[in-house]
Amino acid sequence: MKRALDLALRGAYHAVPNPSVGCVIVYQDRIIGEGFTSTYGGAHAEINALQSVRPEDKNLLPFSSVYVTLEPCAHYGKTPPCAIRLVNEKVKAVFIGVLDPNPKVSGKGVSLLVEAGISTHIGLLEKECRHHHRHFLKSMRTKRSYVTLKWAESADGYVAPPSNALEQQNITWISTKWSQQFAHKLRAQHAAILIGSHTYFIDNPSLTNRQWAGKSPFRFIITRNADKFISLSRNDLKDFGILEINDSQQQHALQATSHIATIIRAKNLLEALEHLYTAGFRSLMIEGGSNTLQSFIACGAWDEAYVFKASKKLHQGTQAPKLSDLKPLGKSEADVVWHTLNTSF
Ligand code: AOF
Ligand code: ZN
Repeated sequence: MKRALDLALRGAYHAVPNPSVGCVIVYQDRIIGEGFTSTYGGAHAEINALQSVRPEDKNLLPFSSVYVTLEPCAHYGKTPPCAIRLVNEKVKAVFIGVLDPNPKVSGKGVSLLVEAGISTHIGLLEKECRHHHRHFLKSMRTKRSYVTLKWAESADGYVAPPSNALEQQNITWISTKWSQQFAHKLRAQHAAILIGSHTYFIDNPSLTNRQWAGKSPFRFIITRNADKFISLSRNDLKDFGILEINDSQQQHALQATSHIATIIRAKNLLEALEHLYTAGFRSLMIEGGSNTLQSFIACGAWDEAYVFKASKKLHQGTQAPKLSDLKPLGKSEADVVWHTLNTSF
C-alpha cells in the first residue's frame, strides 16, 4: 500500500478534481502491475494497473492481490466501474485504504467485490490514505471547497516591506527558490487559487504553476464589489473568476461576462466555499494578501495552512496573518515550512 500511495502522489497533479488513486497488483511478493489515476476524464488507477500487467503475467491475476488507496468505484461515470473490472479479472484479494464517500460508490464497490467471492480488506494504511485523499474526502463530506492557506513571512512576522520600499526597489526577498517551487507544487495540487483584489491590483501575480508537474489552478479574485471588475476592461481578467462576498447579497448568482470567466456571488465565505464546490472546485488555495488570509482565519474557514518562515527580518511592513498551532514541516537552507491541519472545520 505504501507503493500505491507513492504512485497516487504522481497522479495528484493532473487528476484534479478526481481523487488521485494509486494501485499495485502483487503476485507472491512480486509486483506484476501498478498504476495511478490518469488526467481528469481518463482511466482510473485500477484500470491502468491492470493495463500494465505483461501478457505473460495475465494468468497470475486469479492468484494476485490488489492494493488500492481508495475503494474501487461501482458506477458508470466517465469510465466503467473498476470493481466490476476487478471481478471480471477474478483477482484473489483486494486491500483498500479508505472507503469512497461518493454516494455513487460508497460501499457499493466493496459489495461487488465481496459478492463475487473476492477476499476484501478495508483500512490498510487508512490514516495515510485518508491524509493523501484529504481534499477529496473532506470536500465530499462538507460539500464545500477544501481551503489551503499559504503565505511567506519574515522572521519578525511581515509578509511584505512597506510600499515605499517597493517603489524604491529596496526589496528584501523573503521567499527562496526552494519555497517558490514548493508553492508551485501546492498550486498544482489545487483546483483553484484565490487572491484579494488589492493583491491583484498591486502585485498582479501570475498564479500559474511553472515550476512543478501538472496544471495551473483556476484563478479567483475575491472582492466586496464584482461590479468594479465588470466595468474594468482588462484583458487578463478573461481567465479569472470573481468571487463577490457581500452580506446584502440576496441570491447566489453564477454569471459570466464577455471579459470575466465566471462571477460567483455569496453572502459570506462559508457560502462562497459551498458555491465553489458546486461549481466543481474541490480545493482552493489562498495566496494572499494578508487581509484576505486573515478573513478566512477569522471565520475559521480553512482546512490546512502552510507558512514559509524566512530567516531574514524586514523590521517593518505588512503584518503577516496570525495563526496558532503551526508545526514545522520541512526545512531548507533559508526557510522552514510551518504546517497545520484544522481539525475543527
Ligand atoms: C476509482 N479509481 O482512480 C478514482 C476513483 O468521473 P469518473 O468516472 O472519473 O469518476 C470519478 C469518481 O470515481 C470520483 O468522484 C470518485 O468517487 C471515484 N474515483 N475511483 O475506482 C480511481 N479516481
Ligand atoms: Zn474506478
